[in-house]
Amino acid sequence: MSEANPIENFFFKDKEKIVTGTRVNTIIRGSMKRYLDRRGFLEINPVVISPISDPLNHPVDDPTIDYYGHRYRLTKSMIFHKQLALVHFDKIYSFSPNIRIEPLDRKSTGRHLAEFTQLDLEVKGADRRAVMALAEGMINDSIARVMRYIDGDKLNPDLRKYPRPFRSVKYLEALEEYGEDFEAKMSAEARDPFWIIDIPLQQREFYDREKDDETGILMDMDLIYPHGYGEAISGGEREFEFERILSRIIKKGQRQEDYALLLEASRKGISPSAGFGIGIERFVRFLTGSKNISEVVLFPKEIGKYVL
Ligand code: ASN
Repeated sequence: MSEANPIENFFFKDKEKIVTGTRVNTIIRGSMKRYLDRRGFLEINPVVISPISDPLNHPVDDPTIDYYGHRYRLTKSMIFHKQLALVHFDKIYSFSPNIRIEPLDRKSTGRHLAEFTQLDLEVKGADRRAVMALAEGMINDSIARVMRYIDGDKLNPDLRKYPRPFRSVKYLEALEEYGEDFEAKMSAEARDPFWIIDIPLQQREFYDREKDDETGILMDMDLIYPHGYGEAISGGEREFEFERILSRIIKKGQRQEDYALLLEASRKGISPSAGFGIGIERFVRFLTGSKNISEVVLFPKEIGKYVL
């Protein structure tokens, strides 16, 4: 029998780790919600299936279901729904379950799950710097609460309130200095979280906004955890004008039909905005100093495994 038994694995879980992980999860969801509610955000319900979802910048399986004769996708991120929500609201967030049937080579990274939750938020009229500052404040606030309520010996020993603003490094400069694997190397070396900004167009989805003064470079960012924990956040300013979205879809070699609804909305008028998503399970992994995300998640959808 080569296939692991999901029930057996479930009963063998390290109880202490899963309880701590779940307590940390409870605290950070509460603290991030409170942080955003106090700043005038509205929480919108997650979208689970829709005709339109994030193309992502790496290949994942894209299973669809038949929904009364229409092809619906499982949500890979709420990016387009976030942009659409700003037709009616100014600042929104959602704790959004995402399904990404990742390639098998992501099996042993310790930080990929095929089903995870991200706190995905978007702010009408905001620029990149504004949402970066929001993220920094929200992360420090959550860290402070976790350190207050959870015993230090159950947490990442390197945890502390990080000095702001977090350092920003341009993607091309990081690449030049550290080579292809710059994210992992810089994350391992770092003692504080840091931003990678100005990510080139080929490395990202079509919806992040291209700089007006630098062709091929985007107004986007990733936040990277220190001590080797890797990516925390990704986000940016967005394309919102019909012509620019269309040209980016074409440049990216994506099928226009798949984004017809977004194009139609952009013709009617959607707003400039910026936002980001932070992976909840990865944040818990970092806060608890766990090697593998599966240790701190009750029902981890591990890549390539038969799981509950
Ligand atoms: N949530 C991310 C963003 O806001 C997108 C993603 O998860 N792919 O940019």
